[in-house]
Amino acid sequence: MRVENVAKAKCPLSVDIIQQAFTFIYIFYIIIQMKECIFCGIAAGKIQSQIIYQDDDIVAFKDLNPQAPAHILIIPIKHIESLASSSEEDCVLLGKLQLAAAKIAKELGLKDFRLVANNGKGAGQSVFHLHYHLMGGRRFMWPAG
Ligand code: DGP
Repeated sequence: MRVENVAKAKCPLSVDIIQQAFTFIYIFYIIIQMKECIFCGIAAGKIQSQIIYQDDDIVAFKDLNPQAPAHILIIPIKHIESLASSSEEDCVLLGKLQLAAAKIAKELGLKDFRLVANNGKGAGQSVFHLHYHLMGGRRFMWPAG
C-alpha cells in the first residue's frame, strides 16, 4: 500500500475534510479580495500609503508606480467607480477634487502639471474607484499616449 493511501486508510474522512476546508477558505479569500476596493482600503487607513493630503471628503497619496517625479492620486472617500458613473449629486465633490489637485500642486511647487482621470479599461483604468492622477516634475507630450 502506498504511503498516502495508508494515511487515507487510517483517517479517510479528516484528510478530505481538511482539503475541502482549505479550498473553501481559499475561494472565500479570493472573493473577499475581489470585492475589497484598494482605494477604499487606503481611504479607511486599512492599506498603507503615503498620504499627502486628507480632508472630510478627499484623500491624496503617492502613486505606487510613479510615472513622473511627482505622481499623486487624488480620490474621493466615497466609492465611485469612475468619472462616468458619477452623478449630479457628486457635483460638489468633483469640484473639490479638482480644487484639491490645484492646492496640492501648489504645495508641491508644481507650476506646470497634468491632471488625468482614466475612465474605463480601454483608457487605462485599472483601479475602479474614481481617481485623478496629478503628475508633474517633467515635460509632458501631447497628445497623451
Ligand atoms: P489607473 O490605471 O488610472 O486605474 O491608476 C491606478 C493607479 O493606482 C496606478 O498608477 C497604480 C496605483 N496603485 C494601484 N494600487 C495601489 C496601491 O495599493 N497603493 C498606491 N499608492 N497606488 C496604487
